[in-house]
Amino acid sequence: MVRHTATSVVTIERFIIEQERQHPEATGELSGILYDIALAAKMIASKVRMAGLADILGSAGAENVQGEVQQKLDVVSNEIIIKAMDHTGRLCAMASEEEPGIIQIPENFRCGKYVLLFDPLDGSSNIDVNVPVGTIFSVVRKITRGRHGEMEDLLQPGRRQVAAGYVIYGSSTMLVYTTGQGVHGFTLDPSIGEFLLSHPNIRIPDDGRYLSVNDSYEQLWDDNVKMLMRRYRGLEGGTKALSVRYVGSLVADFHRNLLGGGIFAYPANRKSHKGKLRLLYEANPLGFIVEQAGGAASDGTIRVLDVLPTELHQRTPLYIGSKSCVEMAKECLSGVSQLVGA
Ligand code: P6P
Repeated sequence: MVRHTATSVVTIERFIIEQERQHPEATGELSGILYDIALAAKMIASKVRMAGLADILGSAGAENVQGEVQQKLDVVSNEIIIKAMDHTGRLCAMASEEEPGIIQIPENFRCGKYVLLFDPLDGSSNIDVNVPVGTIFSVVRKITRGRHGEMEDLLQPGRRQVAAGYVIYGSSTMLVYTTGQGVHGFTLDPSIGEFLLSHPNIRIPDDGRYLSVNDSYEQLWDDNVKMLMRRYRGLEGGTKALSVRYVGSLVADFHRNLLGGGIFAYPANRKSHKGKLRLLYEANPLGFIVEQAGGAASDGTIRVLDVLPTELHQRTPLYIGSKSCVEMAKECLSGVSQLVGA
């Protein structure tokens, strides 16, 4: 494999081809999916960048399957991804946070052997206040027979992912992905419309630096979760205090911790026994990335990538980041999360 440095001028397309060449058996379909996601990301980035100007702020009024009022950019981003992917012949089905069920490939298009699951614009409630938002995606192989994707193809554990990534629309637009050969980051150069390799072989620091948690839920947490958060804050057991950084936008919080080291935690609580975050298109893709970067992701009991999905939009508690921080969570929670999650 060509070892690139951050000063190498490498487009994402060239990098994808170089990675594909390491797999003689590759048909190029997965590479094509990554190209198409990069295209959709550029289109969404241009909409996000214009959000404050193009008067597409404010909610579309419609409610999505989560019962949340949809921001117009949610709707636009969802449509962009579906239209960029549905005719390529690489997918047999899709699933989106914004859609209740399977997104089938139209009859007039060829079906392929992959499934794409995605959150088109996570954290979109932050758009109006110019806080970074993100797109998250996960790719698994079709496991059922027949042409079209079925629910069984979508409800696969995260360990079966063949690719995963996110786009963060922040001070710059970055696409970070893995196909199981490390984690690589690409920054969009808007002057040429290209994603250029800026963060080859991302590794998460073993030692945590940041704690990202919304502790306004403290009164709903179990005692062991409260104990864990005190340990993260250096108030128990002689642990080092982590700096608290919480944006309230998963991709922004995750990305900072991936590069700087730390833990993002969204615990279960007495109101929401599975927490808030979605397993299939939030926890699993970020879990694949963080493991490939040398970190870990747990639901407080088991590895997130080993959780067996039963519903498309199911939620999961999430502790994700530097390995030592996730291990501390599992130690503190081991005897309790079964009760909370029951
Ligand atoms: P809370 C945004 O709505 C989101 O889905 C994630 O991006 C973010 O991490 C989380 O919710 C924030 O949730 O309950 O802290 O506002």
